[in-house]
Order: sequence, then structure tokens, then C-alpha cells
Amino acid sequence: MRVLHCADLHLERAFPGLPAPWPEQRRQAIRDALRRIVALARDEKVDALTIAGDLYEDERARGETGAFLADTLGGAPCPVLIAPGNHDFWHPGALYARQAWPANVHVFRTATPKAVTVGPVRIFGAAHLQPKGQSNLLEGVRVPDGSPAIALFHGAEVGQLPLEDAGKGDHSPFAEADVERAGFTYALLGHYHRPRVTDRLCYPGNPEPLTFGEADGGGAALVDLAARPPRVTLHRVRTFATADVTVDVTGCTHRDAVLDRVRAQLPAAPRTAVRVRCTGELAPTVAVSGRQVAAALGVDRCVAVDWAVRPALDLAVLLHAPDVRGEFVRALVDRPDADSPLVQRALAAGLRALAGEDPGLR
Ligand SMILES: [Mn+2]
Repeated sequence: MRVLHCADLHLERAFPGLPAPWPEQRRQAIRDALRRIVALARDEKVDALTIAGDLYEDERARGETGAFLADTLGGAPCPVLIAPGNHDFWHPGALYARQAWPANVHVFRTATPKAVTVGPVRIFGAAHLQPKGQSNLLEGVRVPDGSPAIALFHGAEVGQLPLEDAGKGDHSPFAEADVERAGFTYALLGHYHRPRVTDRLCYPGNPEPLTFGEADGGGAALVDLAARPPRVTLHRVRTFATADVTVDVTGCTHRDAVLDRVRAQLPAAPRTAVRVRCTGELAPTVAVSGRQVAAALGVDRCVAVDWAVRPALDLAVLLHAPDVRGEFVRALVDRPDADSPLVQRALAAGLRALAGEDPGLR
């Protein structure tokens, strides 16, 4: 008795901060991940494909998203059980309610767990009915006696909360002990994008990367429910990787030099989404912005640029500036101790403060 379990695909995610055409490329990559999951279900001849929520993002899902899902999931040679999460919560206007589903696809639509029998087990699925504040879906639950019972839902196991982003706890918070108390032998879960497997539960993580800096171990979990405890093998299905690089652009004298320096530090693999943090100082004569760097590199690479570059201070120019900065510079350089480290530091900090920047005094 084996199921293939996944969650948190987040179809139609916006991917803000990436230049065109990358948000659309990334959305296509999520669709590819789902196709690979269905192919894996077919190859492994599993008894069911289970999906524990955040399959799509409600505010961006369209009729075409539903058509893709029906077509792709309808191609699975097994039952497909879907338990809606906070991003794809069940409501009468939801894509889940509007779409006509193939006979093998079952979407749970109540917060009270309901059973579907798959071979020798019962899989109890429950749905979020709201985008935020869903209460513990295991609260007060005690499954009736019968064949082994498996829980399928989207929720925040409280033991893992300290490792997660703030706000994760607002979505069906529950304790690992609730799983056994409710009468379940195992829980197939979604919500945490960081994979986690214990003797009692499985979070497979997001199959395709969604943000920078995330753990990249998510995938689809092949779960052998006949083993005690269930045996879990995580299969990676992603086609994009993510990376972070920091590039100091100090000394670049023109825009192309900045681009060349950044390009030289990008990972070789083209399907890597790279967050580039540009640091250092550039002369005010080098006219380039983070947006321009992202647009220029974005033609062939998936990059987001975090521009933390400061303008280098050109005292020779500022000395004649007809504004408060010029007055400030002239007042300091006329001092007898103008060359002292203290005055030099005051000069740099004051000019940054006058430019509305963090003066860097620590
Ligand atoms: Mn999610």
C-alpha cells in the first residue's frame, strides 16, 4: 500500500521581483513539477496521489488553471485526493467548486475529516474554509473504528513553528500528539515548505522552489503505508534551483563593467534563480540602477537584484556644490584638524545622512 504525497505547489504564484519573462517561466516550471509528480505516480504504480493543500493560489487561479489541473490529474492512473489549504481554501466560488473534475479526482470540502477508502486504509481529508485563521482541523476528532486511518490536511504542527516564518501558525495549528489521539496512524501534511518526516507525519515540502533562501530539499514523497512506521522516500521533481550571490561593484567605471562583474559571478546552470546582492560604492558618474541590472541580465538569466550600492563621495565636486552639502563640506575641510580620522568620519557620515541614507554610525 503506497501513496505518492505532495503539497504546496502554489500554481500561478506571482514571483514578484523577477524581470519578465521569468515569472511566467517559473509558473510553467510548477506545472512541469506537477506533470512529473503524476508521471512518478504512474511509474511507481501507487495506490493514490495525495495533495495536502496550496495546490494553487486562489487570487490568481483562472479557469485555464482548472482545465490544466483536471487534464493533468485526470491522467493519473489512481485516485487523486486533494485537501485544500489556506492558499486554495474551499469556498463556493473557488476553482475547486467551479471546475468539473475527472472521476478519479476527489476534493475534500469540509473542515471535519471525511474518509475515502483506498485499498486497506481509510484516508481522512479535511479542508481549510478560509484563507487565514483556520482552527485545528484535528480538534475534537476521533475516527470511528475500522481499517487503519490516515489523515490528509494542511496545517501548522506547533513543534516546528519556531523554525518557520511568522504567520505560519495562523493555519490549523496542531500538535503531533493530536494525530494519534484522533485515531490516525499517520498524517500526510502540507503547509511547511521545509520537508519534515517523523514516525507520525510527513511534510514533503514544496516540489518547485518558491522563494530565495529556502531549504531546497522539497519534492514528492513516496510513502509506504504498509511499513511500521511508514517508509518515506522523497523524490525531487524540480527543474529550477535557487542561489544567492553577493557582488561588490566598487571600482566599476561604467554600466557594462558592473554587468560583466555580476555576470561573472552567476552560477553556470541557466535554470538557477539567483538573488544578486550588489554592494560597494560607485562614482556618481556611473549611471546604473538595480532595476537596470536586473533588466539587462534578465534577458537570459533569472535574477532578482538587491541594490545596496552607495554613491562614492567625490569631495572635489561637493566642495563647490551650491547647497547644504557644499556648505557642510566647506565647513569641515576648513578646520585645522580636517585630515584627522574623526573629521573624515564625520564628513562621510554627514554626507550620507544628508543624502537620506543610513550614516553608518555604529
Ligand atoms: Mn504553502
